[in-house]
Amino acid sequence: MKREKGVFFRENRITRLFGCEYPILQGGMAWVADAELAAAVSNGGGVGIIAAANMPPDLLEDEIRKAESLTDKPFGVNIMMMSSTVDSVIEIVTRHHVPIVTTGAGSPGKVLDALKPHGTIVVPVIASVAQAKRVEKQGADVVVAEGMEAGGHIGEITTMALVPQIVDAVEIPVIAAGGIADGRGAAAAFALGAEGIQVGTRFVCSAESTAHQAYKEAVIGARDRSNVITGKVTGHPVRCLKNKLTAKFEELDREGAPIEEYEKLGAGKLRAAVVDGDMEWGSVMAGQISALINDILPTAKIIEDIFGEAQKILSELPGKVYR
Ligand code: TUI
Repeated sequence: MKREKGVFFRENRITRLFGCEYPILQGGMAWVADAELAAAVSNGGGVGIIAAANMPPDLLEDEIRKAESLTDKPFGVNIMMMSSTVDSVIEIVTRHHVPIVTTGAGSPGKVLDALKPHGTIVVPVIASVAQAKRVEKQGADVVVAEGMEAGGHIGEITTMALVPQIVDAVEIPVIAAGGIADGRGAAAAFALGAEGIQVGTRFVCSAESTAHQAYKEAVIGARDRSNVITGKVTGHPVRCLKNKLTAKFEELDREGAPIEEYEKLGAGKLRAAVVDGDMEWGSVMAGQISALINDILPTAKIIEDIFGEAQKILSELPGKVYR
């Protein structure tokens, strides 16, 4: 079952439940997380995720079929709870027997009710202790505790503070997300009590990612303060790389503009960035860890490097810390 070469990761609740080699989940990034990326992550020993987001239903079915043709390993679908397509996504993942579903940007109650009877592993991505407790009660198998270092739609608590609080609050396994792109972040997540990691931005800059080259280069060029959070007043704060669009959103924030203004300005902007490579007026969602990402590597190499480095750090740490 384990590879002859490469790093060795001890089995845990996550690898056993997901049937994967390494406890790493790929983030459900709208427009970026397609069949190609998901299959590459699953083939690399993690769990790849197709982002259903606002995809038309027939396109989602095509992507699921494509992923099935590219890998015989388990993969999942992410359901964005704010989307108007949630019901049809639930129907499609049920019909295709997709084994793993992650949810984000809203309460997953509806997904849990619909999919638990079919035995689907449902993994809500949440950003607070109260949400974690609620989804555990509702039947979630695992939670992803996503800190505000993450890209896209975020909560208010950092990964460092959120993960141990959620580990203490629930019995189900916790996966850490937000600000993790290398072995140091993975080792830190395990130290905080997480049993797995979810990684987004690092996979944007993978060889198999179909994000526009300009998007990948923007992440690679990012520094520590290249990110900004806008839209706090709307109740849906979003972290992106700074550009003309975020400057405009900051103007709306200052003016206390109505939510319709945000919707008008934001419409189609994530697609513009990911597909068309519009780095000025597109929504370049990316995490605070962007500054640490300096190259485009094959997905499998990213995964092996993360777990190889984490293993080395954790094995050498006792000698560095204790006499
Ligand atoms: O969902 C994400 N990240 C996302 S979704 C997205 S698409 C979007 N674009 C523009 C505006 C808004 C969304 C881009 N990035 N991460 C997972 C996540 N989920 N973070 C926080 C939450 C969350 C928020 C509220 C989970 C549950 C929740 O429940 C609300 C409630 O009623 O308890």
